[in-house]
Amino acid sequence: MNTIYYPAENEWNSLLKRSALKTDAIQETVSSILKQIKDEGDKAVLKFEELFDKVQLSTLQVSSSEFEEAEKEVDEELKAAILLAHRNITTFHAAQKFETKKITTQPGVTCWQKAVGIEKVGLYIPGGTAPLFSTVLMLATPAQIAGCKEIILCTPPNREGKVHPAILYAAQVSGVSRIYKIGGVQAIGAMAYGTESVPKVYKIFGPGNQYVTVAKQQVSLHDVAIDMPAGPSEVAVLADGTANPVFVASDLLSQAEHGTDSQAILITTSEELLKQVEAEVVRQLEELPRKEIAQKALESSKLILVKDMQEAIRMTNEYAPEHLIIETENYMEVAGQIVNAGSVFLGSYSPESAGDYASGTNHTLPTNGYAKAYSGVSLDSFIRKITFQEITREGIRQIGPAIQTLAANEHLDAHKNAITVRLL
Ligand code: HSO
Ligand code: ZN
Repeated sequence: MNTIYYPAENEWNSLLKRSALKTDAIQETVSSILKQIKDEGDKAVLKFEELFDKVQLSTLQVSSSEFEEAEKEVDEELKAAILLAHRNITTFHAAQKFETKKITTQPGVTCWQKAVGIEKVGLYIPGGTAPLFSTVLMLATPAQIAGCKEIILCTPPNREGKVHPAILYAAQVSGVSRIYKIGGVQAIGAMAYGTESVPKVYKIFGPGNQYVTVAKQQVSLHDVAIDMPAGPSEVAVLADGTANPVFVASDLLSQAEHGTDSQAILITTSEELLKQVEAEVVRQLEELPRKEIAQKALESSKLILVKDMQEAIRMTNEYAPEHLIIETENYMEVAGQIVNAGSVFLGSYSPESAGDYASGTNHTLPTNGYAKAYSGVSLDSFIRKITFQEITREGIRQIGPAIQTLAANEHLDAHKNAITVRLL
């Protein structure tokens, strides 16, 4: 890991920069695949499954017997853990339900909002080195609570044409309607345009590699909404001399093992802690099965020493991390000054892993500095709020003259007339 001592403020920008996503070269490949999916539907999906996932599929949809088989294959301990996580995610997200309030802005003029679930949503769960069944729970659970009628999920199959049983089990627990064995760009295309087997959805959620990210960006221009712009996962730990270096190192590594492009940074006021964490990371890294991935990620990760807590807080807000762990003596006070972060973990016993899996919060969060403007996935991501208004005859008499004046001054006479005819 790189250690940086007392960086000057004008160096922060380059210091905190994420490695740029090199997407230019892949834009064309992605748009060509998307076009074929749009034009040829299932035929093109099957072709790309053979090409990229090395599997010849006869049907794309996971069958009910495959679900039953998966249920038998997942061991009881994992099932219980999935159920515990699902319960907490449900509790936290159900509490986010929006309550309709009718507001009388003036006598006879009543306005309100009603939350309605997006009717059709598509979830993408990547393949790759880790079967992300936790992400199934994080996306499908709020979708179901929101009342989304159709929740479909695409995930690439393995070379035998099978989906990881824990993904199928988690999907069943959290109310996914249908699962398709489709990965990558072809999955995004299938959900955005619809094919003979895959219904077109209105919003697509979920992580993925650069190709998936670019595909989501491209389809979001015209065809479908997406959850948020995505980039590699990241964590910042903000710590003082009271932090436990073993815990801090474990948190940095839990992020680093996600992928070689993951970012983990420590911002601390204590030189002693920095040195201890540095040594501890090396020690813990040795034990990790995903050592090589984590090691590569650590090459671009940083341990930063700053002069005091105020500077640490300012730097953290500037970085706007996806995950922020605050391990300081007065973490509540520090937390009160955080304005840019996706999800914040307080004190020594709130590791990021808790939020990644089971405490109840969502782990689909804004990366790449987007935490300055975006929230993570929540119940809100799966609903729209429709506004309603009901105006009485007396109400329109009250506000009508003002509307006539406003309309006349915008030179929109038809607007004015719609009032005038009602005031006669
Ligand atoms: N830290 C990841 C989520 C995850 N971790 C899934 C483990 N499994 C992005 O927030
Ligand atoms: Zn994680």
